[in-house]
Amino acid sequence: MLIFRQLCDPTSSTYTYLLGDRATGEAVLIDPVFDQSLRDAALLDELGLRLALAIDTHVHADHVTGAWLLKHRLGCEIAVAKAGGAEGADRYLSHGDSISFGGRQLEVRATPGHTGGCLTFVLDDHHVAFTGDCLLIRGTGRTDFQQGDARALYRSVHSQVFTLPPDCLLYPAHDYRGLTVTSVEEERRFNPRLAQGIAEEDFVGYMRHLGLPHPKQIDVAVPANLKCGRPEGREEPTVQSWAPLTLTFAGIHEIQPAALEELLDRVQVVDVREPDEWSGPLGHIRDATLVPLGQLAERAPRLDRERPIVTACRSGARSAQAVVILRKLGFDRAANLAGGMIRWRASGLYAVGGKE
Ligand SMILES: N[C@@H](CCC(=O)N[C@@H](CS)C(=O)NCC(=O)O)C(=O)O
Ligand SMILES: [Fe+2]
Repeated sequence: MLIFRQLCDPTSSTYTYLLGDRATGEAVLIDPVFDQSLRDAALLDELGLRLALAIDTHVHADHVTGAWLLKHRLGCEIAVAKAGGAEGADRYLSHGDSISFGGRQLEVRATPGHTGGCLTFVLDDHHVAFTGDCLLIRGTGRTDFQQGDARALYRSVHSQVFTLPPDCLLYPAHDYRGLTVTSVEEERRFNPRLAQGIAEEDFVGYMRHLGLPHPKQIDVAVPANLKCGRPEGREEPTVQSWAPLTLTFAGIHEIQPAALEELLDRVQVVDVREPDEWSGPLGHIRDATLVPLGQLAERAPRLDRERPIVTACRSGARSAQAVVILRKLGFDRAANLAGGMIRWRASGLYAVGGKE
């Protein structure tokens, strides 16, 4: 079974694609974004996937790739186009190459034009393709920088994308209106720059007059991406380090019961259950403070700002919302007790008033 996820970086309107093979747990990410590496790592973890490869469709001009960070945090390899000129990759891809993950393959097609090294990746069944900035939904990548070449782009689309089956779904690297997917047939009929009947000359004229401002990040992004996103002083996204925390795909910092038990003297535990639960059979953690969730916003100013907060409840759900509320109120160091008092007790940890 194929696992497929389309992820968005709202800042640059970039789509990152996760493809995983359920049988082997092996996955690839296409066009990961530097600033989203924690999100991507959390999703891989929650889906039980091991990242084998981070792949870029091209040397991006508008965001820094997450490839280097993912390699150094998760141990994956990096694959980029040979023609893109980036250094530091483990695999250099050319037209006709094949990328395997588990039992599945992506076919590599060279589709230059937006940049000289643009690649399109076609899934083995030819029903899904990732077009990077070659073909966008009812648009194309621009051709006015990074070896851009409108004629090459026109030919790439016609020879490498429009030759796929009409119902092949196309997933681009960007969409600036929030559109997510298109198909070969749709683009052949309705793409305003490339639909049937539009000649190469028409396309070249269209592209010459796009008149787009350069991407805001271009001066930072291109040099970084030519090194596969190596940070070189750029601040790396990190999970908070005041405790052994994990960041969930939902965006919540979490701590496991055994780790909290070790830290009880250094953090304040805020139990957001109702009073009857606090004195009920699950008991409560020693030195915890009871602040029912409904009163948290009002009573938060009385919490100690110097000590990190761990929130707790019965199952870990209400306390996750408590973390969100505390963050909004400026408590930067707040994490959720994963699994709540149920997991705390199941881990054999002591609870005041807890029934055996
Ligand atoms: N406003 C965006 C512009 C991004 C941009 O120029 N994107 C390139 C892809 S890297 C493109 O081809 N855009 C096509 C379009 O906007 O129609 C930014 O500053 O990042
Ligand atoms: Fe691009």
